[in-house]
Amino acid sequence: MPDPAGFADTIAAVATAVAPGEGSVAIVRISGPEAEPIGHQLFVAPGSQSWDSHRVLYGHVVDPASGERLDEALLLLMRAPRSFTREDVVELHCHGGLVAVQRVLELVLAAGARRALPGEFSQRAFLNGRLDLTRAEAISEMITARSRRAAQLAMAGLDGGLQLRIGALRERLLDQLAELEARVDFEEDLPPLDGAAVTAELEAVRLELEQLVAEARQGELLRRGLRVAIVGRPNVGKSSLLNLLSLRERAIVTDLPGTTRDLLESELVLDGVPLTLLDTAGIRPTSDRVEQLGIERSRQALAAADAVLLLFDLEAGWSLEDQALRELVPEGVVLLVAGNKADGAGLPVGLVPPGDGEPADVRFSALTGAGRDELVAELLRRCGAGCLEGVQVALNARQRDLAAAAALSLGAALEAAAQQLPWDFWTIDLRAAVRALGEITGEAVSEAVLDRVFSRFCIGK
Ligand SMILES: Nc1nc2c(ncn2[C@@H]2O[C@H](COP(=O)(O)OP(=O)(O)OP(=O)(O)O)[C@@H](O)[C@H]2O)c(=O)[nH]1
Ligand SMILES: [Mg+2]
Repeated sequence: MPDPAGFADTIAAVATAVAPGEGSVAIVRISGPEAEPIGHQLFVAPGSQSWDSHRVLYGHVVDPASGERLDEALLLLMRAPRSFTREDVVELHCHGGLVAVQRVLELVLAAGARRALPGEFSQRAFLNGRLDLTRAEAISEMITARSRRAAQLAMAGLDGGLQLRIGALRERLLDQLAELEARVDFEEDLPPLDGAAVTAELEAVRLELEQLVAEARQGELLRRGLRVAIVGRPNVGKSSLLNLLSLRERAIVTDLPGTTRDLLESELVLDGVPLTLLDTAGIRPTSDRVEQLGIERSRQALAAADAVLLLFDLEAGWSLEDQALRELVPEGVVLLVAGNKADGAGLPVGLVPPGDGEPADVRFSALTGAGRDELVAELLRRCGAGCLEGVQVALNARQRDLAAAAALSLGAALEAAAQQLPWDFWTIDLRAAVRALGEITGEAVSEAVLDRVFSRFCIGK
């Protein structure tokens, strides 16, 4: 871990959510050598309250120039190194509301602090050795988690689960590297190397990395959520399904074909997985200009979705038009064909066993809600959400790319071993793998990478 970086300047930002701009409490956070002096300048604490670390003071934020009281507030002083950034930190807990808290922040800036960049508090925490990079990234993931499971995974990262797992793999590689490098330099003085044991160990680590890369997709699913487009001919009940799943009258439903003209999005969480559900205009040939534009959007949504729910009307039966729509779904996009209006057609709801020639994978009724649970379960299963429960830690995209690169380097090292090349050929690839894993945990990471990682954070964190 690096030594405390000793930043000369003091940064400040609103640490609580600023949109939609209402909340009972808003926090202005100040970190750096000037944090406490700025607090003294702007905060008036009545009586004999003493400025002790980790104590809360009651008082007012006062503009020193005019004497105007800006807000009634609490001040929390956390002296270095017992703070998030390991610097002196002052937090002003003000009343919520956009305007008041911005005025307090302006005052803090006028008193000598600089506006913090996104993620700059966390970056300082990292550079001062307060957290490793995986924990810092987990903070950002906790903040942006859209579902209970995503928050649980972020918490596992915060607890150091990922750091431990990657750190342990890196250690194992370092052990092998040490053995090999010793042979490069002192071949004659050492007992002969057990090449089979080395390659077995490298292969074991490579497999674990590949497992982590595979699980990253699940983590990504939980973090980012799935985009699911409901597509079908007009009047098959797409908007009715959106409403059923969103538990509210999100979309207009009528018995007129061509009711929905535009894309409608609904954010929801199904079985712990966040989804963006898209209701689309029913696709059919039409001369109506507005409808044509809507249909164009439906086609785009269909092409850009992670999964397509293709709906058809069981009362009307599967048609050539439905077949044509099915053929529009691109390769690689998860597809679930769902027959709606099972109530009207007098058909049983639920999963249709595969291989019996039915076009529907699942039958349901958006009107009564029958078959809804089976539809949701099957959709999530096809999206790979079924194995989510087993995922303990999840790499984000940056970490996944590095783990994949490490696995690739190990593959190359094993290749060199198989060809019985000299030790130094192996060590080049092995060292590359160690470096990639070090970039995940932050042991070996460049400033440019750090800037990129932390700039994705929100301001005030
Ligand atoms: N009997 C029955 N009727 C349904 C069911 N689902 C939807 N409907 C009816 O079908 C009609 C069309 O429903 P919508 O949800 O508007 O269909 P849509 O696919 O969004 O249609 P467009 O927006 O025109 O493409 C409405 O009259 C609904 O009440 C169902 O499960 N059973
Ligand atoms: Mg509709």
